[in-house]
Amino acid sequence: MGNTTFAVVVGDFNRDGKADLDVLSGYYNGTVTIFLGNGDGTFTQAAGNPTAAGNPSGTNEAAVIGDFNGDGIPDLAVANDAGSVTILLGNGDGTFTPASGGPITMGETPLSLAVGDFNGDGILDFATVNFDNANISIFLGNGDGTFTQAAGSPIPVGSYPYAISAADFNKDGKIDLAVANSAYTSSSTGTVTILLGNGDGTFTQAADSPVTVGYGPRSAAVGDFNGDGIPDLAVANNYNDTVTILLGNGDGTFAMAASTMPSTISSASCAVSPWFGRMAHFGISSLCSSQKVRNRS
Ligand SMILES: [Ca+2]
Ligand SMILES: [Ca+2]
Ligand SMILES: [Ca+2]
Ligand SMILES: [Ca+2]
Repeated sequence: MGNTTFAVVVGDFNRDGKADLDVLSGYYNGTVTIFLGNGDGTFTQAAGNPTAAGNPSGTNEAAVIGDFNGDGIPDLAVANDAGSVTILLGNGDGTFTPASGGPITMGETPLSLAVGDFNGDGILDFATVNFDNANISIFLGNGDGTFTQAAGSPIPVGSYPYAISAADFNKDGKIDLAVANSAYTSSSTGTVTILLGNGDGTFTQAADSPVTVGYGPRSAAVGDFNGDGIPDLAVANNYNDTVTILLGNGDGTFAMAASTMPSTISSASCAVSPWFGRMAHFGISSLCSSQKVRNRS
């Protein structure tokens, strides 16, 4: 695989009970590559891969797994920074067929994806940040791998949104969104925009949103760090080398935890830091993997 890997997504694409990998690597090649797990920690590149996804002159920055057509086989949504999302429908053997109507046009520079059923119809939907447009796009699934943009989309957020996560922050049974706005400068603080789902694919900004965090936030990982049953957020601040922990109050507002992560967090330290071990326990090991190796310039 290329010398620059942006993200790795784990799934069981050929449904043999062994974890497989979807690897996004290399600048400007518009592909994803599936490696099928052999069950012993080794992987074999699946037939038919790499798979084209989006503009071949763009870079695929993020991918998420979901069963978008409801056939029980994992599919992929892949964000291409040339401005599209490609839905790849799994064939069940590690190969994929692009959904009809794709790639789906997004705003400028989609860097991150979140999936959830935003309108409660039982069909997965997705959201992207549009880094260069200061907004996010909401697309509602039609059940066959095609999507329709939601009313009110795109939704304005903060400056240079970099990451997005979905969770029910106010515990009303409707999926909400957290967007890390990087500000893209080391001289002004970043923020997190909290958008509460209305249950129909539209969203309303929470009270106290946007929440100020550190400089250059590039992730918004969800977990319940204090065990109160309310989703919290861990936000990695790229220019501070810190992580801000925002504890959910249960109404869509957050309180900053008393302590933030120690400084000089790096990818290398993710594997050994007890903090990250704890986060992995809460199911947000993606915090490390979501750190992009690329320095956008
Ligand atoms: Ca599927
Ligand atoms: Ca839906
Ligand atoms: Ca909610
Ligand atoms: Ca909590």
